[in-house]
Amino acid sequence: MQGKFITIEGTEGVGKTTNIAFIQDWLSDKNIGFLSTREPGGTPLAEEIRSLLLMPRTETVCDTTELLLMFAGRAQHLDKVVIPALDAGQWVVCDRFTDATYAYQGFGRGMDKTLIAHLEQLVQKELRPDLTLILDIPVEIGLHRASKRSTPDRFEQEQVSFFDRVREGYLCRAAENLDRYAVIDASKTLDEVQAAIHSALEDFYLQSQRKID
Ligand code: Z5A
Repeated sequence: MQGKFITIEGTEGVGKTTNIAFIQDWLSDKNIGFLSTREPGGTPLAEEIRSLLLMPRTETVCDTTELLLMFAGRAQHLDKVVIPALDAGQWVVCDRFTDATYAYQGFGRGMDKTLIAHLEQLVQKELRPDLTLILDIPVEIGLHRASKRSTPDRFEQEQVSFFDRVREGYLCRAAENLDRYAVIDASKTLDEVQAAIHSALEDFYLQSQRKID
């Protein structure tokens, strides 16, 4: 049986890394075999592409270059890691996926959503996440949380207005396709956030079990 594909998304500093550990514990408690990965990245080649994308540089990166590099890494990641794991029945937990492309390159950079949809179809064919958790937080709170970390990467150097558009992008995507998305208020305490994630995971698990029965 195919594994399930769970993605976790949000703007800067929403707590994805912190909460992926919580999701891994939940999967272990359920005795579900899983693989945890991330985008951009997830294979040696895709991690090299990630470094190219995140490294601050004096040369301006053209929006089309950025978009194509995101999908180039994704093609490699899907072929080498995600699809083989799902085919083997493992669940895959991915820190960001194509919703990030719609949010950052589409809403943030203003790139054409139809073009993104064409690339999505080319690279993913019918594959879409089964569940997407969007950790939602006012941009200033996320940036404040993230500011405690090391030197900002190329994306982290963007203005607040850029991240406001990205946040709007995620919320628009969720509103268009409520079934697949769970929007979690990530401005709450970690315990409250994890209670909401737990509830979304349990609902999703029950629905998956019902489909099997
Ligand atoms: N990108 C793109 O443009 N297009 C695409 O298609 C894809 C990606 C796939 C790299 O992503 C960049 O790639 C990303 C978008 C772009 N750029 N940005 N921005 P990334 O996922 O590696 O980068 P990130 O967003 O900066 O994620 P992060 O650094 O891993 O942050 P996080 O995982 O969301 O946050 P965290 O490290 O778990 O938490 C941040 C701090 O907050 C930490 O100190 C926690 O202890 C604290 N925290 C967490 N939860 C709470 C609560 N509830 N209360 C209080 N404090 C908390």
